[in-house]
Amino acid sequence: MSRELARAISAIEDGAERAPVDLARRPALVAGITGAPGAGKSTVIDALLRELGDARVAVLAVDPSSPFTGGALLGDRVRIANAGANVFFRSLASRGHGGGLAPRMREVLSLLAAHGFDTVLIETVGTGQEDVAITSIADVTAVVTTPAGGDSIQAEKAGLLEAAQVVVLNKCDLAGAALAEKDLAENTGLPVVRMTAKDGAGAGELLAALRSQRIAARAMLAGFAIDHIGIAVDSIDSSLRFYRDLLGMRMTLRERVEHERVEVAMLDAGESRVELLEATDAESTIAKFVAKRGAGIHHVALRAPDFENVVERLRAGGARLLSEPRIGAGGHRYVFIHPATTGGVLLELIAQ
Ligand SMILES: Nc1nc2c(ncn2[C@@H]2O[C@H](COP(=O)(O)OP(=O)(O)O)[C@@H](O)[C@H]2O)c(=O)[nH]1
Ligand SMILES: [Mg+2]
Repeated sequence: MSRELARAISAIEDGAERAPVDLARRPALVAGITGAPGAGKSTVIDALLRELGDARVAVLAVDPSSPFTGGALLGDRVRIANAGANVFFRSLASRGHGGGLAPRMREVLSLLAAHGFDTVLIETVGTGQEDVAITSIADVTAVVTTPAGGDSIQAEKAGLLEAAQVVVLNKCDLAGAALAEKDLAENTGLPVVRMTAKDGAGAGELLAALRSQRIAARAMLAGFAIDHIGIAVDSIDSSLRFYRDLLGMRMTLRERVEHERVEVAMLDAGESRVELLEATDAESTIAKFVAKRGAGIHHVALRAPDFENVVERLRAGGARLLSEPRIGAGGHRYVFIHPATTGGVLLELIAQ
């Protein structure tokens, strides 16, 4: 299975023809581990793996110095001591492929989630432009520094601290740890986790900090976003000839949603998507919609922060929900709101 996963990731890296990936899927925790070479990132990850025990964890390493996978990372792989069969390793080249690392990484994360990897740790040196973009893909980023050689100041210079929500002060077995901790806490205002990663010390605290900072980061992003625009079509196959073949959009998902009596095709549109909907039988709401109004825009879907509370608020406020929240494509909860409430648009709300 992991070989199949590795092949699918290679296809993403190479921009090759591949099976569609549902981009709405995401692992529960995506943590970036960044910092200068030698600070102990790989060792910190090793300690986290021990702490995570049997959980399915994927470790992605971004190596800016090598356009090829493998190479410089081999040493890391050999050293990583705590990896069992539940851990998947992969290095990703940050250069040498067209299209940028960030969009590819988004696909890789969806793929990992689909394969049951709920925790993803991304090791990156964090200095290249592509590399920095990784921190925007992670839910939370920890920068690893050490008490030695003014490392913490260097990290600050490299702008690493700006992209981080957690600071790891590693190698606390070395002299100067207490002073460096005080210095970092004062200068960054971020939580500082003391570690001696080579002995596994502090891994539990780091995991807790990553989890709580991730939740804080998500809460800050408490904005709505357009998840997709749903278009009712007579035939997905013939519509794909326009959207996919002629226009050049990429299809990321195609599936039947039995309880809605539709077949769905999702086309990637950057941060949002276009959803083509075809009725699978005459009783489908899509069939009725097309019969009455012809093919065309059927609904607009908003991704809602704090979905459950928003739904409660809508209920209390008298909004006309078309059903209880249901589970849709990609495992997300969703609910439709009647156009009578929304100003004439069928509105779908989706949990983030
Ligand atoms: N003294 C000490 N050395 C450590 C500690 N953690 C890692 N190291 C050493 O620091 C070096 C670099 O570690 P590595 O994890 O490869 O750093 P990376 O380049 O940031 O991934 C290795 O020789 C490690 O054994 C620690 O807690 N204390
Ligand atoms: Mg390393």
